[in-house]
Amino acid sequence: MDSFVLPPKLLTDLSSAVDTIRGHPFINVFSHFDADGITSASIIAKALTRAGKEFSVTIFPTLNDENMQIIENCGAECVIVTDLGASYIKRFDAMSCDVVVLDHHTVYDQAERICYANPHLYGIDGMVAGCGATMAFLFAITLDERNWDLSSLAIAGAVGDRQHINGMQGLNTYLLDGAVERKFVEIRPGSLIPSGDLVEEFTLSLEPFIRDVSGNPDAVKQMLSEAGIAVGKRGSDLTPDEAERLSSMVAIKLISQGVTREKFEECAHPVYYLSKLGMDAEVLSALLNAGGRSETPGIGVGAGMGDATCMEKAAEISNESRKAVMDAIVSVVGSDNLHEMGNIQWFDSSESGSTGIICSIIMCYLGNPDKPTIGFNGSEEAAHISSRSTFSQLAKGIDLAAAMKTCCTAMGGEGGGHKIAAGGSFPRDRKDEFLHALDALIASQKASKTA
Ligand SMILES: [Mn+2]
Repeated sequence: MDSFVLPPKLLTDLSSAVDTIRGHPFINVFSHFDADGITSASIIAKALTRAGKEFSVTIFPTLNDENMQIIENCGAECVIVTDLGASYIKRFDAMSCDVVVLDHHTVYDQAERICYANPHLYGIDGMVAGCGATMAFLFAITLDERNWDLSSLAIAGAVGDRQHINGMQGLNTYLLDGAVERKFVEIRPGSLIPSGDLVEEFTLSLEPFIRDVSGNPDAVKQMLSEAGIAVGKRGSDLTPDEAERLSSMVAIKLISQGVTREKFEECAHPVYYLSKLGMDAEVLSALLNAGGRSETPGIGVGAGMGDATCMEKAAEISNESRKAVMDAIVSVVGSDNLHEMGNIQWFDSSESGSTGIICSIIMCYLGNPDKPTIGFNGSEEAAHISSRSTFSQLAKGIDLAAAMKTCCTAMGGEGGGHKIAAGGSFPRDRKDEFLHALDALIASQKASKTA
C-alpha cells in the first residue's frame, strides 16, 4: 500500500526538536486537558522516560495569558508544549529557554527561534489530517524507533479530535498504516450498535444520539422490544438477524430526526481496535478525556502511560461524566434551551458545564444542521464559549476559528481553534452583544463566499 510520505521539512523540524531536548536531563511538559492533549502528554512522558529523562507534566484547560505566564515563569531549561501553543508562538520565541511546540491548531505566526512543528506549516490540514498526538508521536519515533507502540495512544488522540470520521488522512494515514503493519491496531467494520450491554450503552451513549431514546432506559427497552431483542443482551451477542433489525431501526430513527447523510456515514465509520490494550480507540479516548478533564488530570496522563489504578479511576470518572453529560443534553434539549438566531443557534450551559460535548451532539443530531451551534457557559466571570460547525457549513464559507477570534477579542476576551470547532472566553455580561456580533459575522462569512 502507498503510505503517506512525511514532508522533508517536517522531518527536519522533528530532528531539531529531538536535538533540542537531548541535552536536557529535566523537561517541563505542558498540554491540553482533552483526549488529544492527554494522549500527547502521555506519549511525550513515555518517550522521555524511555530516554532516561526526568520531567513534569502540567495540563491546562486552555492556553490563555494566565497559563502562558505560568509557562514563562516556570524556570525550566527546556519546555515541550503539545496540542497547544499555536496562538502564542511570539511569546515562546521571546523566552530564554529551549522550547519545542508540537501543535496542530491554526497557525498565526511562524517561529523565529524555537522549534515549532505544526501540520499547517507543511501544507497539511491540522484540523483533519494530524492532531497534537500525531505530532507528539512523530516526535517520539524520531527520538527512538521503538516508540512505535505509542501509535495506539496517538490513534486514540486523533479519534478524540474526531480526525477519523471521514477516514484517516495525511499524517494520520502514516500513523495508522504503520500501526496496522506493526500489529498495534486492527481495523474492524463500524456499526450503529454498541458492543456492550445494550440497555446500558444505548442509555449512556452519545453517538449516535437517538432523540427521545438516548438517556432514557425505559425508551431503550421499548426500542429493543420492538426489534424483538431481549433486555440484557450485549451488542456483541446479537445474531446477524437481530443486529440487522436493530441497526435498521436505529437508522430509521436517526433519519427521521433529521441527521444528515454526512453524520450518518460518520456513525458507521470503522473501529480501530488497539490490540495490545484490548479496547477500541474510542473507548480509550473517552477514558483519557474524562481523566484529563477531572480535578486531577494526572489520572488521565497516568492512564495514558499504562498505570492500571489510573485506568480504573479514569473509567469510573468517565462513566460518571457520561451520565452527567447525558443529563445535561437532555436538560438543554428538553427545556427549549436551544435558541435560533438568523445565522446561529445557541444554548446556555452555565448550570451543567460540558459545553463542548453538548455543542457537538446538538450540532450533529438535534439542532438545525445549517447553522453553527454555540454553547455559552457563564458559570464564571470569564464566560467560556464552544462552537461547532459541519463540513457542509464550511463549504458555505463559515470559519469558526476566525469568527471566535474576532468576536471574543471584540468583547475583551480571546478565542480561536479550528474552522469547524472553536472556542473562546470573554466577560459573561457581554453575552447578548457577543451573540449579535457573531450572528452578523457568520452572515458576512457566508455572503463573502457567495459573492
Ligand atoms: Mn487537539
